Amino acid sequence: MATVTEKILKEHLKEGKMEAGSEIGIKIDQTLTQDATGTMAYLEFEAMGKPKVDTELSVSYVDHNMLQTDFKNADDHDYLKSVAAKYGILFSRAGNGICHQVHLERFARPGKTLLGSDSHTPTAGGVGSLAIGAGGLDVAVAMGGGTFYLTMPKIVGVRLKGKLKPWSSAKDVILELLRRLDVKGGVGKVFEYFGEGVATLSVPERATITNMGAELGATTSVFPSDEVTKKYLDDQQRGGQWAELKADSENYDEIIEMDLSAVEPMVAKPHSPGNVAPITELEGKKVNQVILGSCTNSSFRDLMIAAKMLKGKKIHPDISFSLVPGSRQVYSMIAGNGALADIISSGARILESACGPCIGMGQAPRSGGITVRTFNRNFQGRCGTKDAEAYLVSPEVAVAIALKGEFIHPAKLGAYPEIENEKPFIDDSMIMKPPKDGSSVEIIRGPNIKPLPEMKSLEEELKKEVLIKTGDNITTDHIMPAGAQILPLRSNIPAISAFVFSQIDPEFPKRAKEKGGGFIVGGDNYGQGSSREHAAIAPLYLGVKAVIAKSWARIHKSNLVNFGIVPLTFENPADYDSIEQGDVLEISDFRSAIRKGQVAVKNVTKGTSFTTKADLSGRAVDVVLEGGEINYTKR
Ligand code: MIC
Ligand code: SF4
Repeated sequence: MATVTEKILKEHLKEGKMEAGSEIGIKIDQTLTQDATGTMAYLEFEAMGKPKVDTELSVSYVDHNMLQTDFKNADDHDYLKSVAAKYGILFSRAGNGICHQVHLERFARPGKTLLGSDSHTPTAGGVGSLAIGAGGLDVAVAMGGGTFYLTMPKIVGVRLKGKLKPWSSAKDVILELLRRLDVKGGVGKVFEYFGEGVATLSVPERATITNMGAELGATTSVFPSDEVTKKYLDDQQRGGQWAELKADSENYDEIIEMDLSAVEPMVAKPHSPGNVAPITELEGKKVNQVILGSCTNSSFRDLMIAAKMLKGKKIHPDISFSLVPGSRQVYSMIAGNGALADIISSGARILESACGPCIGMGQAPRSGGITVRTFNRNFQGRCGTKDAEAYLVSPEVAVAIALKGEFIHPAKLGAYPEIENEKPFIDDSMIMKPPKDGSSVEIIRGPNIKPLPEMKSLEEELKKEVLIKTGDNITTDHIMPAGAQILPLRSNIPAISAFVFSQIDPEFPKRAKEKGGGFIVGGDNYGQGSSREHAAIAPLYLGVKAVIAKSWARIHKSNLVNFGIVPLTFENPADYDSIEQGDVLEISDFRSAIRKGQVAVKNVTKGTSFTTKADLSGRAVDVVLEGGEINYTKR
């Protein structure tokens, strides 16, 4: 008798006890990387000296860094292609689609574990895979056959009943959960969906929900594998990979009830996916830009909703509307059935199948603009325009707004379109298979690919300044922004480090260097959002030794440990108030204090002192003392 999560974890458990809160080590069956985190992950994999990957399946996708404004991104694509051939990895070429969508369509399997160097890896939970996002280094270790360590999460059961009514969609289900729980409501938890309502949702709809579970801070989200999953895999000509997977117990740590028939169209308002309100609250507000796409909402169903709603109509003259198909599969399908023609003739701007505007690679809105997107994140500045306001909605709401020019409940525009299921277009010719023996493949390294910075073991005494003090819910987009200008530097740590905190404190990199490094002080849920380990490596390069925060987002905390930056947690959160930027903090006997789990910090400037917890597993303690995972594995 177990839940789906417990069944999968039990089958993959290598170390530890499955008790919520304690560290477990699991076997990883599949890995995925994307280009923006992949270059670093493969540099790390290379450094490990393994001849080949040791997983059932590893796939390297190119979907983020697609604007080729100079040589850098194209060089990275070639690097990734050559690494894949050398080490036995499938390579999904630029143009084949967004990693999560392609993985769901072609590779994700019920009951398997998947580790991906991208926070939206849980998308594969839509077919009952236990899919977790992690830093590149964790994925590199897993590619080498190594154990993946995580804190055993609490398992939250989300009981779905009823059926979505017209104009409400899967996006609204996850937005409703975000409304209830906010962006840290899922930290340390897996969200497992169950109940009669599950069968009413298609796999891509389930994947929209598990995808954006990342915004709850959840470890992952998962659906059971049932007849709907079987049909989906059959259609993908992968029926043989289906296995039934159902909870036979409701022994969840917590149960959330959700009546699908009561879900209304929702909107996440600026600047957080957790800032959710019903669409009715915003009706009448003028909009400048609408974009439909991203790994959350660009499935065949989502594109067809758009096509049906747009057929014979024109985009409002004050709106720029772009559409970004999630994969080459669905792009080909709408091209083949004529839907694309309806979309084009409405005045839509069609982009290539990739992350694109979701990661600020183009389509930045005008200054002070109001942009409405079907994406999963609306952090300030992420769209490329700092003073723009980004709103997150379902495809049906997005298209209604694109037609009307302002926020509107889509039901006001007519009858709900009927979408017929179509057989997917299957053509894996843009997924390159590695040769049997790749040992003679030469790795192609462009001039933008720089080696990793050197990592030193942890000092015994530390006396340094607080370089910055941040508020709550700081995202890795704040720490290490993305976008068309900065993303191409992902394989060049010295260059990218000049942009650390550039959205909130452009002087930070200069100050950190002048002061010879120091501390970061953060609030609650520090480091939420993207899995980018650059949010740890670049601060490390600038000399950051420790981050003291009230509480943590899972992936970023692991990334700090992986690169030898010590994450310390205020024992008494009120001590946060007594610290200011520029204060000199002193820690003595740092190494032994970390071993004991308690670190006393003296604020030399204020003449006060406070205690912090080094809330780390025994293995993580060894890793930070050695100055990071790479040193640790070497010794
Ligand atoms: C994102 O959505 O923020 C990204 C870009 O996909 C990131 C990965 C990255 O920063 O490269 C993520 O979600 O992990
Ligand atoms: Fe790409 Fe956006 Fe999905 Fe991240 S959230 S993987 S940037 S589409």
